[in-house]
Parts: sequence; structure tokens; C-alpha cells
Amino acid sequence: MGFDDSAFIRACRRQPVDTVPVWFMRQAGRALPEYRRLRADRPFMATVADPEVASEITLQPVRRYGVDAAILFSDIVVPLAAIGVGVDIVAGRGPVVDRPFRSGADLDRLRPLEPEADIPHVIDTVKLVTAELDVPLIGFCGAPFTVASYLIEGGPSRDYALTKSLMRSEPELFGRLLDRLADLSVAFLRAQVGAGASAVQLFDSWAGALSGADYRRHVMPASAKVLAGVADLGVPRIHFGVGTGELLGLMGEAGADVVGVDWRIPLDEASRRIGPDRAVQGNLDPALCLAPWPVVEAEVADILDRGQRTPGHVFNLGHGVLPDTDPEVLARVVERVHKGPA
Ligand code: 1CP
Repeated sequence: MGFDDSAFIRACRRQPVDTVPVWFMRQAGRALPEYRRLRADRPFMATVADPEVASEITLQPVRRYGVDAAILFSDIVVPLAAIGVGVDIVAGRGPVVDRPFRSGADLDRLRPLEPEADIPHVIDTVKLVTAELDVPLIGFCGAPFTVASYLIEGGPSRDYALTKSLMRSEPELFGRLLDRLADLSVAFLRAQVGAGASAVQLFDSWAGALSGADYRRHVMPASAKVLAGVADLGVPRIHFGVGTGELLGLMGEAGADVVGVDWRIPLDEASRRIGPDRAVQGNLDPALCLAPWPVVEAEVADILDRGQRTPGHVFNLGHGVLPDTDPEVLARVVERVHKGPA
């Protein structure tokens, strides 16, 4: 692997670094005018399916911000679409599923992913990107629970009522669904690493909606299966969720090398909950990036300071870049992070 000595990979492995590495979730996207220009008349899924355009979008934030890692331009529902589940990304809303998951019969619609046949464009995009990049590329997938929430709810949800109801009323079926989604995610991640990605992130964005007990019993086994399913590849595995203060220890136990942390909990306290054997990633509130620079700067400095009291720190936001963010502010955040703790 060519990036073993990069700050990003070293921090993920809890090795000493000269400068704290930084990247941003959703760094490719609507905050960038050059992204909006490329997307102007292209539907999301068509953009993902075009390796020339998808690779350009992946590279844009690396050029603009000077971040220490790129993340593939794709989406957590791309593998579902690739196996024939009717799902589209609707502008201003997110993933919308034609026929939501309701019963055991719907399991048959979730066949295994065959990457060479089903997602050749993703493999080609990774190859194009990694040929250009001088920083590591992060591959990613959705965690089984978060992907299941879209399948069951039919789209974005506030309360995950149908998902939680199925989880508790038909735990066996829910477990089989998550197990299938885990297989899909493993195949998706392995294809990305096989084509050149140097790290992976498992996005369990909505796991914070669960209690620790429900997470441990109904969700953790499938996420652990995904993380174990790529362990032999030797690339760092980042495990991220939002509102997961009560779940951080379990998310580490699920098998991650790095646990992503949102802004609701101080980074050093998060690390204490996660334990000494894992690095942490985070945790600037993306909303603060819209505040005047002195506010942002003070927060970045505080996070860097707390990061020194963790076994390894990758600087990031606590969730994705908000569309109204001034790209200039993110560039300044990168510069400030690279200057290091006071
Ligand atoms: O720069 C990057 O981070 C790379 C690209 C990326 C990633 C990692 C996209 C592009 N999507 C994702 C993952 C993803 N998709 C997650 C996990 C990360 C997170 O929590 O933000 C989730 C929950 C989704 C689902 C999704 N796709 C949503 C959220 C809807 C909800 O439930 O609130 C949305 C809006 C999308 C569409 C999407 N995916 C990516 C982009 C740039 C967009 C917006 C496209 C558009 O509006 O035109």
C-alpha cells in the first residue's frame, strides 16, 4: 500500500504524525460551485455511473481544500440500485425507494452484489481517481441499519418508526435483512479496496436513534460482519454515526480501527468511552462553519487540543458539510488544523 506513511493512514493506525490529518464528510457536494456546475443537468445516479465525472467530483475538494484524504463520490444506496432495487436520489430529499421492504418475500429482491457485473463504473471511478491522487482515497458503504432504514421507511425519516417497529416485532426477519445488507456492503467495500481505495468508512448515520440495548442485540452483529469482512484487506476501517454518544463503546467493539464522533460529546470524552485501542475522527459542528472565523478558529483549536489526549486523531466535521458553507472557511480550517494544537 502506497500511503502507509501518509498522515491520514498513520493517524488511523494510532502512529505519531507530524500534522493532524483532516478531511470532511460530504466534502464533494453542493458547497462547491464547481460541483454544482458539473451536476447542473445530470441526475445523481447518472453522475455516479459516469466515471469521468464522478472521479472529477471526487478530486475537486482535494484541490480546493488541501485535505489529507479523498472520499469516493457515490452514495450508500448505490449497491441497492445496482442489484435492481428501485431506488433513486431525489433532489432536495435524498434516497427514495419504489417498493419499501415489508415482509420476508422482499428478501428475495436482495440478491448478492457481483461488483464486476453490477458496479463496473464504481471500479473504474476508483481507478481513475487513484491514478491522479497524491493522498489516500476512502471507500465507503452504508451500515446495514442505516441502509435498512431507507428500505423500510421508503425514504428519509425523522423517527424511524417503521424500522424500529419491524426490528422489535419481527426480530428474526430484521436480522436476516441486516445480514443480507451486510453481505452487500462487504462486496461493495471489497470492490473499492480492490480497485485502489486505502481506507474504508462504514456510515451508520442513523444508529444514534437506537438505545444501547437495541443496538447491541439487533444492529451490532451485522455491522461487525461488515467490518470483519474487510479485516483481511489491512486497510483502516472507520465506523461513523450521528448522536451516538451512548453507543461509542459498542461501535468500537464492532471492530473499527477509528470511531467517528459528532459534536454532541467532547472528543477526549468520546475517546475515553471508546477506549485506548482505537483512534477517533471528528468532531467540528458543521453548523459552526457558518459562524464568523474567530468562532470557528476557537472551536478548531479546542478540538485539536482534545485530540492530543486521544490515541489517534483524524480531524473532521461531526457530520457532513452543510450546503451553505463558504468553501473558503473549510480551506481555512484545513490550514488551521495543519498548524497543529497551540
Ligand atoms: O463527499 C462525500 O462525502 C462523498 C459522497 C457521499 C457520501 C459519503 C454522498 C454523496 N453520499 C454519501 C453517504 C450517504 N448518503 C450517507 C451517509 C453520510 C451522511 O450521514 O451524510 C447517507 C445518510 C446518505 C443518504 C443520502 N443521500 C442523503 C441523506 C438523506 C436523509 O435521510 O437525510 C442525501 C441527501 C443523499 C443524496 C446525496 N448523496 C451524496 C450527495 C452529494 C447527495 C446530494 C445530492 C443532491 O442533492 O443533488
